[in-house]
Amino acid sequence: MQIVTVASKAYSDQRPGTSGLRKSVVTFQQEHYLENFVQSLFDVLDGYVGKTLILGGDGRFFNLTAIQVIIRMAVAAGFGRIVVGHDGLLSTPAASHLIRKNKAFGGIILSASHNPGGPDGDLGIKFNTANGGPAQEALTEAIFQHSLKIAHYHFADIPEVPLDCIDQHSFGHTIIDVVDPVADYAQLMQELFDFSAIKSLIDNGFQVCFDAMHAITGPYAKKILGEQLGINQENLLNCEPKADFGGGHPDPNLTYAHELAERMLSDTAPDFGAASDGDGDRNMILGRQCFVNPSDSLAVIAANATLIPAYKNGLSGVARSMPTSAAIDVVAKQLGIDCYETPTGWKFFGNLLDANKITLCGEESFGTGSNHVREKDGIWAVLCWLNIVAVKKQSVSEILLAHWQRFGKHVYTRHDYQGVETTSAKNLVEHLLNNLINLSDKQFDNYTIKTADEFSYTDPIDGSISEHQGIRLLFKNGARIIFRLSGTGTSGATLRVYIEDYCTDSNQYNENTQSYLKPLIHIADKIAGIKMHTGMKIPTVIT
Ligand code: VG1
Ligand code: CO
Repeated sequence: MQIVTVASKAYSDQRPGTSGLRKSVVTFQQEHYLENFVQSLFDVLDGYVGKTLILGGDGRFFNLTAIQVIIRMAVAAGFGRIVVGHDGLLSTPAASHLIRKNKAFGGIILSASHNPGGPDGDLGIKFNTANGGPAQEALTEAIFQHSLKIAHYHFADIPEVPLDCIDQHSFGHTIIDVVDPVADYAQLMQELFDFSAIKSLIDNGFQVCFDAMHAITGPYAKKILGEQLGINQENLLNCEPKADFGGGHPDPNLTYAHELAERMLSDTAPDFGAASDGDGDRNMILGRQCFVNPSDSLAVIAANATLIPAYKNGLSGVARSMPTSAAIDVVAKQLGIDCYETPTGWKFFGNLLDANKITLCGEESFGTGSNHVREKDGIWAVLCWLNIVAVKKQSVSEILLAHWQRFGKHVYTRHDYQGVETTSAKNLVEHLLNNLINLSDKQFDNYTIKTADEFSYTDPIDGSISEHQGIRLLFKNGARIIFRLSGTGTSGATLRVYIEDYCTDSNQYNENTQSYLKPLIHIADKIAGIKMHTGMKIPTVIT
């Protein structure tokens, strides 16, 4: 086996964002682009010779091409074993689990998550460390710095590895195992949840509908929800992974998962509906004619966690990303446990989970997870809800209402303005930052600002500091407006505005969210000049 060294030229745009390096497929198709990033990763890492690498992706266009490139480079780098998902498939949470289970050095996950796929879509590459979680900022920054000056990369001159059958191959000192992407993950789920309670719920006629959005959770849903829990095949929608996600946008929200949303909001709706995203780490939970806001979902799971076998002894603590609503904070307070507030992105939960400061965590962006892996986990969240419903014997809407009656309701929405011109978005942020100092104690309608600041996070475990993590307007009555720019987009800028108010008047729990939050939505525009800066009258997506 020959190791070939190729002279390359550096690119200047390989800085990973919220969740790995995410670019258009066309960008990745540039000469040496993928190779440069992978070599930068290997050059910066230390101590992997002879160790195991987990490798897989969400099945989108370019997934298989990229995997073959990475295999050749990982063999050249001297990894002892490469574990690849059958057909190159691995959901993000399953990859995290395989890293932990195999005591691997780390893993490479190919995905652009909820971004569209296909030749005109996006691709992403992410490195997860030995704990199973996304690499932290210090490492991703080191990779980026290295990528700016990289001059060559190495690959092993080996034939393409057949990934279409479960088998073992060997090249030089490296063994390559092509594995079932579902089996180990499915076993973990069985260990965490009461499958027999969920199965009897379903056997007794509880109707569940799941939409895999033509993305990675299809095979997982078929095995776990279909074969193991007995959900009818016809209620498992879009379960064949497709390279372009059937032309859709694999983002589980009411806008993009419209097939499921229409079913669930109709008069003949099933009892329970759920969807997951491109790489299987996000989830949307719906009851019959009832949408569960992701921030509420996290709070409900926390409040009922002891009904689930894995968490029967209680939670060590919980965490949420800063823009996620404070619904979980109220639950934590009643449970007498700590609640941490982290920047956006799952990588910030890793240290807290490793140190057992928290058991559960989540984000408003349809991401929920626990210490079972180091990624958010879509199928896991669905099983949490099914387990809770099975034990409580209540509908999703009854559980939600009871939750609000006990803890109050955090009325919450996120407005996304996509495709904003980059300079306009920067101007908006700069203008807001310059104005923060004038905002304290200012009153707008019935809302008075208590604090206006930019969120900065000091990791309680390793003391690392992450600055510029979003602009916060905190009001005296607990309402909040947050502004931040997306770190996962691949063209232009996306402005995210997160709006939240706390309501304890049960007569208003059923009011329409957008109408309830209208005064705050108006205040957000007044303070930030959203319409003026973006030139948009309404958000592109509302969740
Ligand atoms: C978005 C979400 C964030 C999530 C990230 C990755 O990031 O807001 O909460 O962690 O996507 O999710 P941003 O920077 O665009 O707001 V996924 O499902 O791409 O792995
Ligand atoms: Co995702």
